[in-house]
Amino acid sequence: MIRSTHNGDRYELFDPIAMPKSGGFLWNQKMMIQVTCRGYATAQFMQPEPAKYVHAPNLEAKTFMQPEQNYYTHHPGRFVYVKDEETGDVWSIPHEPVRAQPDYFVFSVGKSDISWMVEKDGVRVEMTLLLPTEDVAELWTVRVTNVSDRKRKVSVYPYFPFGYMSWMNQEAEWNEKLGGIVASCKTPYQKAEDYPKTKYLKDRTYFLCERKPAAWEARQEAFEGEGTLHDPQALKAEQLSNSDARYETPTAAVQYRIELAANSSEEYRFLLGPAFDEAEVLSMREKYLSERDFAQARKEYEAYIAAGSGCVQIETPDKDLDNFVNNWLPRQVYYHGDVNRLTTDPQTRNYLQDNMGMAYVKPDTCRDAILTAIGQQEESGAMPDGILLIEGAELKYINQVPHTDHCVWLPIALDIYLRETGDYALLEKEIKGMHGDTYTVFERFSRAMDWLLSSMSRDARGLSYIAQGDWCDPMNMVGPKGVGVSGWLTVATAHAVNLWADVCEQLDNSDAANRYREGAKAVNKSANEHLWDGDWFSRGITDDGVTFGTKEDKEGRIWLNPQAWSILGGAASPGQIAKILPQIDSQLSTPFGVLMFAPPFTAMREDVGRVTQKYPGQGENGSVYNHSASFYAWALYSIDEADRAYDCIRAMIAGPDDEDLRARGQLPVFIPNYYRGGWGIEKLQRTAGRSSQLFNTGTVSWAYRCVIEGLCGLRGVKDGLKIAPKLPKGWRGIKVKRQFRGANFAVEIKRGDVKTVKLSLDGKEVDGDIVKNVQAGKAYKLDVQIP
Ligand code: CEZ
Repeated sequence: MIRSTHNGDRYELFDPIAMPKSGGFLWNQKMMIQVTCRGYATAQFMQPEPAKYVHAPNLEAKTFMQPEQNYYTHHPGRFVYVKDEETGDVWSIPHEPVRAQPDYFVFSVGKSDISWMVEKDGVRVEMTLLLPTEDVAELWTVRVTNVSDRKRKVSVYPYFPFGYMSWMNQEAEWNEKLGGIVASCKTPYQKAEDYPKTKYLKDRTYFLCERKPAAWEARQEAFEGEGTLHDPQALKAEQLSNSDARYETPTAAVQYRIELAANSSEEYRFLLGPAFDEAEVLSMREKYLSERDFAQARKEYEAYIAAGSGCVQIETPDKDLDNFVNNWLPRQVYYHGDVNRLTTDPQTRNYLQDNMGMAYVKPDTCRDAILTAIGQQEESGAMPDGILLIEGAELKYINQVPHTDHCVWLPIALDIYLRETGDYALLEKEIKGMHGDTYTVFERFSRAMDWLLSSMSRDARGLSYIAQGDWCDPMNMVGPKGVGVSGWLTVATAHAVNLWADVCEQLDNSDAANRYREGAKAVNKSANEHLWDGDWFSRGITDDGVTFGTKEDKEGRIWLNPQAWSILGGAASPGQIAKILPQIDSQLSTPFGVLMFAPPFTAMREDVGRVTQKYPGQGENGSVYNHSASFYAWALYSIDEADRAYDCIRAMIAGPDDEDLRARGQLPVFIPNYYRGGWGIEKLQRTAGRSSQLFNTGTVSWAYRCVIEGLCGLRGVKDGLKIAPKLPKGWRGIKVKRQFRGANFAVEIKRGDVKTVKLSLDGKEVDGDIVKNVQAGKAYKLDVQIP
């Protein structure tokens, strides 16, 4: 059903029916597009807030990208109809809207392009999508080849619907000067004060053709007529009717009538995108719409993507893991760090985690993000709910709901950055904050940790308040009265403060280190007094004093986060860990990964909140929420649980067998934010494992870290690279190429007859397990023997 190239940099799917929602995504700093194997597409660009240039066919509310997005016949997409002029037969590529059975189908997802090759009745159509690096536009190539042994007469109709653009004003027409169909609209608004904001929006969408078509259609109704999208009436006529759309739903369909000798082909190029005015459309045409410019754009975009290749290449007994880690995981990390999910106000926790992964890809980006975030610290030492990235940005949606966990992510991101770069000088930098106060980075971090430990964020028992949410966004009704506490945040506070104590230690500030260690200890003591439930830590205590996430709960009985973070932060003793892990194995493990909690809620719990109203097994309501699973994997590596950790990471990657791929419905080219839970629950069993298809997720930085620092065990410390591989039991060895602080390490790790890790660097034995004095620009050969 699927196949990867030899080095895993492309995945090909040979069936448009097996995994209908599977797709790929491309992005640049200004736009993003996700396209399914069947041709449906969801695209967004920044102006500077996220906007669309192609719309649903009906009135569209502004929404987030939806999990498990449902596609329907009229969903925006990019299609090409083909009509055999001799028989009148019509089919379409990639698969929608006609859904005819192809003779051959391949959907091929690459790191910097997405393409299809579909054949039917002796005609082959190849479609390729590229993005430019700096501009918002889609670069499409369509190549039609006669693969039969006789001359063929066909009409080829690219059909790129624009959808319902605006109830205020919309139209479209063929524009001779620009050489394409151009639609324009007025983005709807009502308040006079919004007028200035809408004045310069790119309210034009263009579909430009390199070669002039024989005919076109700019009006959706004229295209469909009395037919349907499966069988549009316009295709019955010899030629499209050249109609315009005047306050009618606009579309872009064009027709090329061609005669193809056996084995000959025709190639077409198109440009789709938004623009402010005709001049901008024209400049886009001049910049991109030619074979040479497409080739140039491809080269530039490939270089842009290659800049995010990450810092490891692995060769392990698990080839599918290798493919994913060597190609797709760093790409997804890069996507997050480079564009911040295309928002102007990322949630603070997302911003910090998305950028911490950049420590392995482009460390300066991580550094800048830490400084940007800490510069928006509140005067109390707390962190705001979102980080504003551009002038005029505002906190929106979920960022208007008070969450209490944002400070926790600061030392986590910093820890990764410092380990990777050794850039401790960062801490001395003075940062003038957005509230006018000036402190060094060190002072700001201390103030954030002080806030976490203070009575502003902890109750008399020493437990951390949750307000209207913590990491779990929709856990909004545990503590709205300001009393309820989060079990996870309590043990996470200990972890954060301990990490900060480690940094203080590295800076030889043992007073501060001791003080924070004591702080963390006190937090852990409180956690143990009030949250330990005998075999695991509970999830929290509500405003009314009800502890939840305990043995007594029929739903939401055991939650993964408090367990993972009690391991990381030290609340869980070895004895407790020995009790926790088997509970996770038996209550939370599924073939698709480790559940965020179980069992899922089937009805609203008003003292827990919105999370209990999500569909059981979906999203935060007891799915395999990979972000949560990635915390757990990292916690497992921290206690040398190599097998459990590997299983947990491995389960995040779809495949390799067909049964698993069908259940998840996704290609192994990204980790989605969840796979559905409900495994073993009769009603939910059929849908268990299904992917959300959402590639925005904090998972990836953690997963990449797990591979680099956990599995491969190549982890930065202040004075060098510490070697502590954690291979699963059955593995005899692995090879790793690792870039670290500007040096290149070729590492070979083998099991040997040794009690502890033994290193040999360029043939010379090394004392201990740290390679010190790493010199940028040098290449090292490192042989590692492990027990
Ligand atoms: O959003 C994510 C957040 O971006 O959910 C995570 C949270 O830690 C991330 O910061 C866990 O709650 O109902 C909601 O509001 C949901 O919480 C979603 O918005 C969720 C989606 O997965 C976003 O893709």
